Amino acid sequence: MSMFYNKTIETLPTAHLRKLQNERLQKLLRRVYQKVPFYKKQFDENGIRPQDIKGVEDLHKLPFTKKDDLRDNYPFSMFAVPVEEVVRIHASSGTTGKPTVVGYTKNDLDMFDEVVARSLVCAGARPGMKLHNAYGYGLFTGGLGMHGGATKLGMAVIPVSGGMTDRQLMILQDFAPEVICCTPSYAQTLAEEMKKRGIPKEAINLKYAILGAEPWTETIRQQVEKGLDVNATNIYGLSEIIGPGVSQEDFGEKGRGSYIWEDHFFPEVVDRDTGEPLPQGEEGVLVFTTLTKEAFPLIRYWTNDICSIFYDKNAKRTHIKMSAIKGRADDMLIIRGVNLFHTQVEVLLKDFAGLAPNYQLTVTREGTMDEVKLDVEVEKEISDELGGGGFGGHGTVVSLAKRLQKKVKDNTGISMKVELKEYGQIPRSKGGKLSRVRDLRAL
Ligand code: DLL
Repeated sequence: MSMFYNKTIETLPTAHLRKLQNERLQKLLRRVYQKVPFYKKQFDENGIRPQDIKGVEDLHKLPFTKKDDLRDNYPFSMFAVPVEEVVRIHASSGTTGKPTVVGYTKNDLDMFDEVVARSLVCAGARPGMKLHNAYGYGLFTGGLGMHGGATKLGMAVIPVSGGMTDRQLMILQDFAPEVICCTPSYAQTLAEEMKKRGIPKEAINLKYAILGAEPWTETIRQQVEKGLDVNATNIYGLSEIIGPGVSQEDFGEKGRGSYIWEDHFFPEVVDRDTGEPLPQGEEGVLVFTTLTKEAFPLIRYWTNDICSIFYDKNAKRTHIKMSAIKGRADDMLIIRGVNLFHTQVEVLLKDFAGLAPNYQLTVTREGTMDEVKLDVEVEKEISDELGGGGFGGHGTVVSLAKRLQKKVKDNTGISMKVELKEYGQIPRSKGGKLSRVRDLRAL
């Protein structure tokens, strides 16, 4: 197997890709107008007929679809096929109220498998390798989504799911999988627990890690690559659009963005306040139109994720790329008028020898003033050496904290209290997504 899963599509010249997208879009718009009352109403209210949209360049004339629209149509009213034709249902647990429900036809699942198979190859996986799948199985799309694509590719899937770290470590040693997929925070946990138990890197056979479902930066990539002795790449996706496999970073093009499989998912980046489309390379809200989905097509879905999109002329594939997600627009902290994503702090940690990339931001309000506190752990060796009483007052710790505080202030514009903690004091991922921010202002 070459370095592509589907070379024809993955290297299709942009003009051909555009033609394919335009044909698919026109078909899609006619279909949702007929089948989904929500879209018929939306088009009618805006005085738009499906045939008015000739191609992707006209998409901006259509309104966005937002999460609230999905909630208002809970559970199945946005489906474009009779429920009898749906063969799988997933749901993403919202923080409040009802989850977002998504449905798949047989063809939708085939497409899901295809984009995940492409993503796996892009990450370094090959047929015949074993995949340790530590994404959660269940209503979450991570577990079953990766499972289907890996099966299609011809890998042996080990459906471990999340949690039970002891058992995961046993399987990693005994079954010797070459590839692992899980959240970046859980990869940190696995690397750390191996070290704690004295399991050497040579005792496992991992070569590639496919990490996603939450924002992460180079800081964590370095820790995971070192700790598990792997090539770690980013996989992005969301249940509404399909699940994992909307985009994937190539293991030979690390740090240069992730390919969006744009023959199926047409991306736009728009201004978060005005909704106006932004030029390539500019940061804004990522918006997707699903070009081929049958059961649950979405037009201009507002993901709330912040990134930029751009073509990489020196890349193996022709598809557009997206930068790593900075965070979700609704998770952006506004501190004394300055915007802050936790990833902006995380990425700075890699420049400090002695710090472990385990951190947490806590936001409080003192009167009318927002205060942020950054807690970061020091590495185990330093913690062991300096640990116990008086840790925080130790010269090494004090000067490290001071330097970090200055670096954060210089880079984010925000003065925050920095506290270095002994190793092991900050919450870890137990298998799933990890929240690195505590916002206590609303309480
Ligand atoms: O997290 C699907 C997935 C599973 C992706 C496994 C990758 C791997 P949801 O639970 O619906 O679906 O959450 C989607 O998670 O809108 C982003 O905010 C965030 N997210 C997903 N992947 C990444 C990533 C899955 N690579 C939401 N980087 C999305 C940053 C990510 N954020």
